[in-house]
Amino acid sequence: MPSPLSISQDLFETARRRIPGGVNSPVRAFRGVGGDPFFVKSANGCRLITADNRELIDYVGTWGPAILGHAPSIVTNAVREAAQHGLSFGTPNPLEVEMAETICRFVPSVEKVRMVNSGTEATMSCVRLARGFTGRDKILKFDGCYHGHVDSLLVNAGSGALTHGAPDSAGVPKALARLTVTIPFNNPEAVRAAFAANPGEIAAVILEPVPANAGLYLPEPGFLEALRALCTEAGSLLIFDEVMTGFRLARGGAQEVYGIRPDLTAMGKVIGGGLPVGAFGGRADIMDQLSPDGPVYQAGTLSGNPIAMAAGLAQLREMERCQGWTQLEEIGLSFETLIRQAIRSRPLTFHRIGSMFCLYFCEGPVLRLSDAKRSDLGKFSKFFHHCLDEGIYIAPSQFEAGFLSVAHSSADIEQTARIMAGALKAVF
Ligand code: KE4
Repeated sequence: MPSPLSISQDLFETARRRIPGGVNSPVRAFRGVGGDPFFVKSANGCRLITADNRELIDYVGTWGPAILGHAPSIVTNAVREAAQHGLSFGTPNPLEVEMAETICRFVPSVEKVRMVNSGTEATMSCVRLARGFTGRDKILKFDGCYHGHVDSLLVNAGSGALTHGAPDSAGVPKALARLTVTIPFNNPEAVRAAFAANPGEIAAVILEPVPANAGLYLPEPGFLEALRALCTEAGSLLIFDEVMTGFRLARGGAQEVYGIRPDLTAMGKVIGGGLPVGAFGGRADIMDQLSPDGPVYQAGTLSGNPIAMAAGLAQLREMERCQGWTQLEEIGLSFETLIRQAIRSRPLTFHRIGSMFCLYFCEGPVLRLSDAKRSDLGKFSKFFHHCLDEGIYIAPSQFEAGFLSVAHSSADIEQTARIMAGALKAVF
């Protein structure tokens, strides 16, 4: 008798018949590590409960939103309360005003902000707005940075595009892709050369200030400052894609950590509290170019949805109340200390900033995509599955980041470090 399919395997078999690849987002398909994905039926704190009742300590955190851990009662209660008054109005509602004021208070470079429903919408809108404001067509981005599945930005992209070997997606017109210039990260000379080669043509430079879609690497000292100066000099806009880093690395995101004032910022994940939310904002003179005041069109049926606003506001308020960013730095430091003990003397590179981390299976330094691609993906896959078998879920790709939450206890990270140390012994 064949062993009964696990519930996840059964679900995945059905899913594959009705959903491309069996998943609603490619990186969930485990193609970067082999095997089939598990299905989750519930989540709480730092733990996932799979469809087969396995409990996993979660370091993906639904790719960033679960900064307080999963289903924090402060957020679920806010959703429950808001839902009693309706689900969507299609008119302005008070919560979107409070969200706008909160974002502008947390992120001083954001003088005006518009809500959307995903990080992709946020970056897509920033690109269109930058082109409309400057009257220029070209966009400069960095190899390995991922900004959602925007046609103009699916060029040398990271995250799932990189994991699945399609950094340049099919379906993006060559004529459009030619308007996107890509260069290596942490290379000010390459930036200068790109501006010199495209004089007066670059509408904006867009980047993840801390790239976390090719693993996680950090801007070298002076790099972000050079970018800021070069954009100002060229009359191009500096766009920080803080969909991942925003409201996580600090209350004001990476731009607060590094003291850089971008012209526009794309946001998402944490500000939705787990519900579909994105946002983009920045200088008022630029944002005022948006319809209905200006000529740049942008819209969304569910933008500013009251339930999503209630969830996001509850999460942001709680992070402020519990000094969540201080807690995350303490948890992150403890985690880093334990992991560095576990990996010592092995050919590995561990990066951490705040509650975001990555373990590269290669020697350092890892400063940009070409370095990250030196990782031994076979060893990473073995490490991933050993950890998963022992109850630890990390991102199913070397080209993703890990996330800690306020809900990860000392006992959780000590158990994790022990399991990771065992996994490394099995791999090396
Ligand atoms: P969404 O459209 O997926 O909400 O956001 C796109 C996006 C934009 N900018 C940055 C810096 C991002 O990291 C993302 C999305 N992050 C991935 C994880 N690397 C989402 C996971 C997935 O694609 O399923």
